[in-house]
Amino acid sequence: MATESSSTARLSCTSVPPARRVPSMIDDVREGLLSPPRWLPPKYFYDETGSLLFEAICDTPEYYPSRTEAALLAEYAGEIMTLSRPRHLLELGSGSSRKTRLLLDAWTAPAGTYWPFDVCAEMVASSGRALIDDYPDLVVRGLEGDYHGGLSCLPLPAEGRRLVAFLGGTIGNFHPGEAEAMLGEIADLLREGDHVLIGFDRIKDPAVLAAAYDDAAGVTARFNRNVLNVLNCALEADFPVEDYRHRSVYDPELQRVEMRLRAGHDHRVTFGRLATSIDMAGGEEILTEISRKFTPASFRRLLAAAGLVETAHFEAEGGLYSLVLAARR
Ligand code: AVJ
Repeated sequence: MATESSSTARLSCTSVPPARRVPSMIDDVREGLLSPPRWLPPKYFYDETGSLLFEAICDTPEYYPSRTEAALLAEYAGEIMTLSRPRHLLELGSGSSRKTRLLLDAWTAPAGTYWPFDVCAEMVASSGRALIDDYPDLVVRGLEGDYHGGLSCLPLPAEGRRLVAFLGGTIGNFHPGEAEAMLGEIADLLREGDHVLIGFDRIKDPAVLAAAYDDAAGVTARFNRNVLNVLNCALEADFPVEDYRHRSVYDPELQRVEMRLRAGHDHRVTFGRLATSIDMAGGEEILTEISRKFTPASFRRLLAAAGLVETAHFEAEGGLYSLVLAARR
């Protein structure tokens, strides 16, 4: 069960044990990187530098998803809260909880409890402290853990209507079967009257997508290459980081942006911690992230496969980005 690590009356942080084993970085590198086709899970982007670079991506003019989602929340938070009337708000991957404030601002229920769930304990604690200062009636029950380990160990009380928020378009990082499994885990948290709020990015002009994932200032390129620094540090590897070129490719068949890193020349990479090495050929690529794009219909099909049904759909002008409220079917 979850263990209490710190608390004041309105703020506590607990650590959530995984319901199933989460592969380690070594497991992931062995599976994805040691032989072609080479790939890495996108979660390794987010060390401290990577998290800052992601925030910088959100400030580039080309990267519309984050600010479009924030605008949708600003416009529709009242309606979302009125439709879902939660007592408990659980957020998966809460980060700084910056956008969540738009929901909290519209939350009129007395003594609601916000449950931010994130891999970064310091983030949960610092954003929780700021939130209880700014929202005098709010109770914050911070949860530190990895949602890749499942959601069945979250210490949510049995009583009270729930709203689960899964924002940022992160669902797009999951391959089809994984996305269905993840939404299925969320569905398992929902009872009669409970809702989930999901943000997802839409299929659009490939030129707009290409620019969003390859901004002119090169922030996304630095973010992408940074994952090699993360491996260099954690695994005592020696990727020549600056000799890799950032690429973003939209695949219209698979309806996804792929982020890749392309080796500039032939070289050998040694992994001290794995006592092994790989030979990278010049031009060879590593797939570092997929970011799937949906239509309203393709997203409804994904929801249906996970046992969910859309109850409200909020879309940005021109169908740039969507927020859906869904319930258990
Ligand atoms: C945070 C996963 C939603 O896929 O758009 C931004 C990450 N990658 N630019 C996305 C990302 C490159 C982002 N998500």
